[in-house]
Amino acid sequence: MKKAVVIIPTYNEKDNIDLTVSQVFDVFAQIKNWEMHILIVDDTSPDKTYEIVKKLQKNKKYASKLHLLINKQKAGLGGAYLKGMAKAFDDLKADVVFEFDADLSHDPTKIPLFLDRIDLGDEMVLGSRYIPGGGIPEDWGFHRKILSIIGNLVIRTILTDFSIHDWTGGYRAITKKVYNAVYPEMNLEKFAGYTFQIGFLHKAKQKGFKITEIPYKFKDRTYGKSKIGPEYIKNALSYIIKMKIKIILNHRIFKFLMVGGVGTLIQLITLQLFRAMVPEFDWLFITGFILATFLSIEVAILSNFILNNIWTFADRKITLAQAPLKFLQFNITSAGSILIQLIIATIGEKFFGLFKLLTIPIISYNFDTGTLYVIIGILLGLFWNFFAYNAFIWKKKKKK
Ligand SMILES: Nc1nc2c(ncn2[C@@H]2O[C@H](COP(=O)(O)OP(=O)(O)O)[C@@H](O)[C@H]2O)c(=O)[nH]1
Ligand SMILES: [Mg+2]
Repeated sequence: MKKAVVIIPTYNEKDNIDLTVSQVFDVFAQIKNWEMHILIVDDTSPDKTYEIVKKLQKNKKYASKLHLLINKQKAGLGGAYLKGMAKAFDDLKADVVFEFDADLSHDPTKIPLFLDRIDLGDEMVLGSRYIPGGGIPEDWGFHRKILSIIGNLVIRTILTDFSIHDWTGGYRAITKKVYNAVYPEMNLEKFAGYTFQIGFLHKAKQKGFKITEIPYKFKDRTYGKSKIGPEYIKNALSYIIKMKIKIILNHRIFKFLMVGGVGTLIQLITLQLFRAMVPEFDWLFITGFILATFLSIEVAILSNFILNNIWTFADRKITLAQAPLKFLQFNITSAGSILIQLIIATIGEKFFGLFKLLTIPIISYNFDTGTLYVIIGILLGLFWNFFAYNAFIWKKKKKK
């Protein structure tokens, strides 16, 4: 039979823990296809919560199904969960762990529903207050309601991930698979506090695990105090923003644009150099100016080719043997982009004249229809380049 361990972190929960344990065990009695345990992680609470747990452990009703882990030092909510998960999975050989509060904010009668989802193949199940059937207490102050609702909206918006409605809830079931993948990345210093909840979920999501939500109604605690403070909002927000910046910096399109920008700079600088170096001549259609322009474009193309290969498409790197042919192709696609810009400019010229088209944006900075054609040309050129790189030059290798 598979085993599930409900981890309950406690800090000064002497008035709650007794009732919580007994209510959770009542629910355990109805679960037939899972072996159910509780693990309490107490950070040596000043109110001696752990003493109560030790007494409960002597109760025959709970037999060997109630475990206690005592930390000498207060390690925050994340610290308690990380230590608790390590014990549950490694020592108690759990297949699934639950995150569960000691203050009965989480309705224990939902535990079997979490297990049903896991039985159906979900890898992480979230209790959610913000889907139909879920909710927060009516009597929460305006402040707290707004904070929780807006908080979740901000997280969803910044991470641009709307598939999850409750990022901050603390009622969850996590399979060993998810734990094995995420745990090594959860460093205790960064995730000691409540940011643990957001961080753990975000990493699980990034790794592509199957995550679902089931609704529950959050109930306010009757005894004791919430340990959540303003620190939490600051830490959580700074975590999400850092995460988002990391995601953008790692994005292929961002790298592609940076490389293109560097290429343009290189072209402008080398154009000046070549113009100074190449003597004036006029041979058929080719002048010194045209040759210098051509050389500077070629240097920029070479720079784009190399930088895109080692950075933007590092995961699809071209080998040295393929390089000559690929570089030739790269030149053709680059010519394609220049062609697109010329075509757009020609269309523009029909209406405005090429001279006006090229000089107005540069000399007068007036935004007119001519400028618009230049911008459209550049955007289409970029679009073509990115498409061609993906489709031809750095084609995704087919998995066998
Ligand atoms: N072991 C441990 N448990 C903690 C710590 N901080 C909070 N908890 C427990 O984590 C659960 C959630 O905390 P709570 O203050 O109720 O947060 P809230 O429900 O968001 O207001 C409760 O069971 C707390 O006793 C901590 O530093 N160490
Ligand atoms: Mg609580």
